[in-house]
Amino acid sequence: MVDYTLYLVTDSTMIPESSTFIKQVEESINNGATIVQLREKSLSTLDFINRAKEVHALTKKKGIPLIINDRIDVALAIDAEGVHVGQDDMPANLARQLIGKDKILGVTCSIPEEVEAVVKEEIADYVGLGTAYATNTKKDVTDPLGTGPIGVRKMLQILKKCEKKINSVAIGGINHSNADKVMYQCQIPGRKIDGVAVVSAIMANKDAGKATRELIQIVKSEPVWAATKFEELNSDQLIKEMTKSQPLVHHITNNVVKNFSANVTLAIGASPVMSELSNEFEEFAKAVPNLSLVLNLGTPNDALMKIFNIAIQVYNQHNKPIVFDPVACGATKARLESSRILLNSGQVTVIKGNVGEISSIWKLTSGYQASKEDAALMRGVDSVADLNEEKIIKIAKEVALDFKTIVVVTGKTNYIVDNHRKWTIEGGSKLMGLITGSGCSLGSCIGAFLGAKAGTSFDAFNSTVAAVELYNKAGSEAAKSTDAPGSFMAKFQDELYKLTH
Ligand code: 3NM
Repeated sequence: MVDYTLYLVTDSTMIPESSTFIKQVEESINNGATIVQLREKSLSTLDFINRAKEVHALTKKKGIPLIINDRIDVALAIDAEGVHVGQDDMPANLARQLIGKDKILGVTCSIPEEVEAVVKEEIADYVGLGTAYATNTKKDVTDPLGTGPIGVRKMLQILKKCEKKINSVAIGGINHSNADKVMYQCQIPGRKIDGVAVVSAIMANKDAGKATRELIQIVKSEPVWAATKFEELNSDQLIKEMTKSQPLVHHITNNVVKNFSANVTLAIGASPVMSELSNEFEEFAKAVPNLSLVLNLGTPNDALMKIFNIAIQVYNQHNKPIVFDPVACGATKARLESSRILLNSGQVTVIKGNVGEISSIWKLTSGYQASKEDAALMRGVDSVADLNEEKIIKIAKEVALDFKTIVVVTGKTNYIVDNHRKWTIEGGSKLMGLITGSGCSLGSCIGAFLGAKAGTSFDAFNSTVAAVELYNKAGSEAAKSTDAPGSFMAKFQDELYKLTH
């Protein structure tokens, strides 16, 4: 059985001055690389063969396979364990004929159609799925920005259809900062990638041995935020714990709702901060234990996209929860694309939106091509008013499963869904629709409950339910003594305060 956990692809153009090509490769092999691909783009045939022999001696000593990129003649000449072909190289079926049935054959796939072809032929042993993230190492890639985990998951859906187990590794832009996320996010029910392939993270590292050891550890570890703890729901207790911990809710939110969101946060006993200064995010994350982030796409711009991205990286790295509010993400292609980029860049804890927004996010899920029935439903989601409860929950569940998040669907009835659970909350008031920011500020409330337990293993689903319950209860209570939006706004704030103090 071939172990694809950490697949080193070599490159002789990025060796640190203090080292040599062979030293880098040897260090990596001796420190845990589980499979090696020799990828040389400019060596003469003789030099390639000599280098291949040298590397083969090292891999054989460790008992790991050596794969030769593209050059089947070289692979045969030195009796390497396998060959890897790209889409512009020797077609996989011809490569298989030449190398015989026992050698390992790998194929690069960048789009689902290329995986379809591999699945149809059933002759490859593994596929390299990429480009995962932007990379400087390879120039002629199909998607220079990277397909991200969303794209990899779509390709996994196709691999899953194959009766023969075709292994897979993600490749492109993978390094110590994202390898655990890649492993966590590149999975669908019943199928996950078998490892990561890296070039520069090892070949360009001054200590290739240490880089390899650390990468192996990162690849094998679950990201800290991945742990879910199941608890009995006790909303009153969660409110008490939230107010006691006085969480800080960092908003990067839209201009229309900043003031109201800050007031809601204060009313429930948490503290708001509205910062778009990316340099200070790390300071927040290090200094404040009870911290969460609310990312709201309501008034987006190009600069803000970069800031969102940095914030996601920092908050993931420090294990702080994130509430993502993809406001109006179905309104334009650009907004949905922005949501795709952000969801690809890291892991959010909760996605909160109305039925239209969550249905749009659903279009990004890997199950998009799964069945005719889904395709028909997809086409129908432009008229979200037609969606009944069963369909809303199906959509929310698929989003939750694919993005490994909790999904909150707001509306007259609110649905909170995760991989295992579903919670329905009625209440609120129609006056909530007549004040700006009542949807967005629910994100603040959820953020406060999540932030209260940041950094610990906790049941984020229950915290989300408690937040939505509180918010709706305040809405219902406030509407008892007014039927006009202006006074409702003040009373709503009062009720939030009373229910938490
Ligand atoms: N193939 P790094 S990307 C060899 O997308 C290769 O198929 C790719 O290098 C693909 O780990 C790539 O330094 C280079 O980003 C990956």
